[in-house]
Amino acid sequence: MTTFSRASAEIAKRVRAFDGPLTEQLVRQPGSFGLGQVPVSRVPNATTTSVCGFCATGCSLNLHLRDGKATNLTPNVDYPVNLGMACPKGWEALAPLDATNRGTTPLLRLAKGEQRQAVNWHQAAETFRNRMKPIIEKHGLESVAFLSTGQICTEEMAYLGSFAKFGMGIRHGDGNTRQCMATAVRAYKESFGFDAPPYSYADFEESDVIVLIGSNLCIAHPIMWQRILQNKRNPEIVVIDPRRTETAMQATRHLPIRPKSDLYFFQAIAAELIRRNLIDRKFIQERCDHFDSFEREMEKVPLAAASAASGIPEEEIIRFVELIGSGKRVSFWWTMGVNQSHEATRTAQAIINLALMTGNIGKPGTGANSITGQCNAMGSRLFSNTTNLLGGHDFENPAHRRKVANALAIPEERIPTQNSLPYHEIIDGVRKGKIKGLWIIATNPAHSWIGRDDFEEVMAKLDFLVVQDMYSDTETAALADLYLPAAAWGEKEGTVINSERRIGIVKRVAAAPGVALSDFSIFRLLAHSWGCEEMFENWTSPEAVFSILQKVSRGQPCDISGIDGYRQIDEEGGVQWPCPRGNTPPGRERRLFEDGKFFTKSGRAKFVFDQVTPDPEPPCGDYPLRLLTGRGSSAQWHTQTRTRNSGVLRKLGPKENHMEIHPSDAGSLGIYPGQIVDISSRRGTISIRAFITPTVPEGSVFIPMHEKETNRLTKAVFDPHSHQPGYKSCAVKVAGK
Ligand SMILES: Nc1nc2c(c(=O)[nH]1)N[C@H]1C(S)=C(S)[C@@H](COP(=O)(O)OP(=O)(O)OC[C@H]3O[C@@H](n4cnc5c(=O)[nH]c(N)nc54)[C@H](O)[C@@H]3O)O[C@H]1N2
Ligand SMILES: Nc1nc2c(c(=O)[nH]1)N[C@H]1C(S)=C(S)[C@@H](COP(=O)(O)OP(=O)(O)OC[C@H]3O[C@@H](n4cnc5c(=O)[nH]c(N)nc54)[C@H](O)[C@@H]3O)O[C@H]1N2
Ligand code: SF4
Ligand SMILES: [Mo]
Repeated sequence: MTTFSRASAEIAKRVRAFDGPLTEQLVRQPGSFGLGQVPVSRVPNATTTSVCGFCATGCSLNLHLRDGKATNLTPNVDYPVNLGMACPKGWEALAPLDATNRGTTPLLRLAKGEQRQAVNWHQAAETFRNRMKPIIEKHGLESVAFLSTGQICTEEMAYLGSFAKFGMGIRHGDGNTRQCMATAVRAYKESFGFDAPPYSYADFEESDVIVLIGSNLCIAHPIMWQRILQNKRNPEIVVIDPRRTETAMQATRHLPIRPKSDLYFFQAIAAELIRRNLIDRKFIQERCDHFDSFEREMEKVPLAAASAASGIPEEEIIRFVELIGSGKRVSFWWTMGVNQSHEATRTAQAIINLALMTGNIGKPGTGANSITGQCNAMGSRLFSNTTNLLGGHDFENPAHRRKVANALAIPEERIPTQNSLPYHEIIDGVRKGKIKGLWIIATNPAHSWIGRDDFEEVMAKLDFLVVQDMYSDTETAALADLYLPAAAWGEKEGTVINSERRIGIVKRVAAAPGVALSDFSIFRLLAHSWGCEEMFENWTSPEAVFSILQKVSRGQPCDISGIDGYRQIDEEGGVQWPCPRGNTPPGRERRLFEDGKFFTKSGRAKFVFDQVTPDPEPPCGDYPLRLLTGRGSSAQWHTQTRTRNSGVLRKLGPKENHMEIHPSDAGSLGIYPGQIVDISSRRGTISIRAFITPTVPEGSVFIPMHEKETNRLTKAVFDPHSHQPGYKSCAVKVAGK
């Protein structure tokens, strides 16, 4: 069969699946739902590029096509991010597409407890409308919500958020970025005036001192680690992590901090920098606010007490203070060890304060740098219409609502004047019966949500649960009344924004299985079925939506109005924001704040600080150990729906997930290597194999988040400012079986 006859058979099959007057009419529109784009590539035998769809590093991959379909890939040498490198997940990016458990058709459960049946898209869209609308009519706009993701394209996120909030009119929608980046967002907004990670990856190579806090780069961001290895300045690499991680082992210095003592520790660092006058008073005076009150507060922090709390000896603290106060180029990088805690926002700001007070910002090799997690966490932060109004705007600001309404050509009153409930309050709303309809897109909270022991029971309270995923059998998809099969990375196009604010292109290099549609097309179909198609008249393709978002972004710190469409992004190896019209800053790698101006009203950065707060669940007599959680291996991705579908990644990762325990704890509990043990928290008990290793500190155990039972143990605690879950710590006990 030639490519084209195969392609037309494919189109015919999909068109048949759209039986129904509404969908028939829609599929006749050229380009609608991407159906006109099979075969997948215009040039059947060639190589194209696409940004990887796993982590936020945003590596570019060359995809080698045969008959219009990607058959193999290699890392892109000419891309400013990965410079010809890729980690195992990148190399295996195509494998999850061919899995036999891909969702190939919408599935509908007609009554609770019944098997789901295959339905066509017309029936699926009608069901969505016919089940959600009556809930809203009867119980109000707050009775339906959505939970989304950092793993679909920016244009898709914008479509979802706009359809849900402006079209359906619902008020609540949050993303799994709450589990991941909310702390950094909040910290940056308060300190810098906008959610603006300031760095470029070149800063890894230009630093003299690289401080990694709660970040296991070797496992979670292997190509960023490779960038550190390319640093020719012989940098000092300091890892601050309770565990002796793979990254800590490669570092020049490891500070094995006691879990949840970071805030106190960083306050002591600030205090000692001030006491030793190792600070940049000129920069502080010219560029920062609130230093005086900060200084007064820090003066009270006793070194000895902070040393005792953090477990880092005083002389080590002093050595670290002298290192970062030495006037060398210091860059601070943090990830989930900071973001996921009960006092996460203030801890992130304590790190930002160190960069500000030593003048380590806006210069090569410096910065207070939050590393993002998912491929499009940054797109979600700015354009998902969840915590922010599109483009980093504010729902509660009338001028912002007017501006966005004008850019979208929609009536201003369609824009909610209130913020969404955060993720955990949406789940609570379901628990209390206030939220009755829920739509979950590209996230698997039945595995990944904190303290999820009663998640299934809570979901069972819903009148209607819709799950949209590339697989029909994830823990969450299995609970759905209506399952919508999504095309995956590689089967659709759009943009993603990486950790250093670089917008990159994702391309279609494979056909989706069965009648699965791109998330973009699903949102479009549902918007039409809902009856708000006029509002989205111009949202005809991902690139059309990108140009709408460019308009929305105008005048914001994340202004991208100067980008010459997908063409420029593709040709230039991605484009970092900001990129305003008529004023595109030069260079392929750029950092923020080089002019010393911040995004606050005063144009000055702010020292934000607070008292240390008590650990919500410290180890105690009944539960004497502390459970740490996080990434286990570079071959495993989150709930493993994708990575378990690659034979290579399965081989590279562990055969099964383990609980890591220190030899002395194992000894005193009589646990032998490889033994199956019971680990219990106040929420429940799970069984898991013990792996005895000195890389975890005494008194703590570690279980990777990839283990589906981990979050039965975790305690649902949240940072009060960012509402991000404190996944990284709770009290447990372990018993041999
Ligand atoms: N292979 C792989 N890579 C990934 C992912 C994946 O699932 N697999 N996920 C991606 C995503 S979404 C994210 S958010 C990132 C996460 O990337 P990271 O944040 O680097 O990964 P984690 O292992 O969750 O947490 C980092 C470290 O925090 C430490 N930690 C725990 N408690 C504390 C504490 O109190 N203080 C300090 N200082 N450290 C603490 C843990 O010991 C752990 O080593 O990874 C991304 N990359
Ligand atoms: N204990 C503990 N728990 C944690 C963490 C921790 O450190 N410890 N980390 C937290 C963090 S940082 C994160 S980011 C979360 C991640 O948690 P999740 O978001 O639940 O994890 P994923 O497995 O990435 O889920 C993504 C889902 O989207 C689907 N998918 C992939 N691509 C597409 C697509 O293009 N379209 C659609 N519709 N679906 C798609 C996948 O099949 C998968 O089911 O976990 C959090 N949970
Ligand atoms: S480091 Fe991240 S973006 Fe790069 S290949 Fe690996 S998973 Fe993909
Ligand atoms: Mo994440």
